[in-house]
Amino acid sequence: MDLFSPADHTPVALAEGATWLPGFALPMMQTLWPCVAEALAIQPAMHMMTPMGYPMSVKTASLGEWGWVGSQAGYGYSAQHPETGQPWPPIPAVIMQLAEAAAMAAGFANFVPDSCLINVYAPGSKMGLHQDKDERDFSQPIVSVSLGLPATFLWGGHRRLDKPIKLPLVHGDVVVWGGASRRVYHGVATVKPGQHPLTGAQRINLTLRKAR
Ligand SMILES: O=C(O)CCC(=O)C(=O)O
Ligand SMILES: [Mn+2]
Repeated sequence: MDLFSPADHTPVALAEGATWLPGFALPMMQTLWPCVAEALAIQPAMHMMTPMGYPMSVKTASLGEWGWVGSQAGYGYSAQHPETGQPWPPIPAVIMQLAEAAAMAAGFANFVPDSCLINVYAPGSKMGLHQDKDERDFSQPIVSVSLGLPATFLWGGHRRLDKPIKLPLVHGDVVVWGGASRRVYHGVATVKPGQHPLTGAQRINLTLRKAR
């Protein structure tokens, strides 16, 4: 099934505990985008490795107490950047506020993430269907912010083979999933070539989680 983005930014319920909030991040974009751009200037995104030893198609950077890392040892969270050994920069206030407000709009009060993964998709990059399951506390939701080039988000089910719904995410959209949907399979189809006035030829995703 393909969903269409509602022109009036009405929230769309995807499943129990899962809500698409079209345009939710747009009102704070003037503050949000410079923070993301600066974070990526200070900490260039890098290709983490899959456990099979291949570089991931997306590049990633992290902010917050815990950064998401991938290596041949597996996926998980680390308090330090794997190459520099430095702690990750703090999550800027505007991103914390956006995460809390989006979670609240989707029915999850008091969300305080300790990890902000920045996924950088060049055209041709994608993310296969997966569950977010490296966190300790599955009572906390995921807040996922889309910036720049559009992308088709794949919203699956509780089994990897469940046929996903396709969501046409655009700049400023937020998707929140938690509760009964916390471990739903999801992914991103191959990003198509294009140019965006803020991000250039990139889609950038912020994934906010409570890791520990
Ligand atoms: O880029 C996206 O929209 C999703 C990213 C994601 O699922 C992840 O980083 O775990
Ligand atoms: Mn994910």
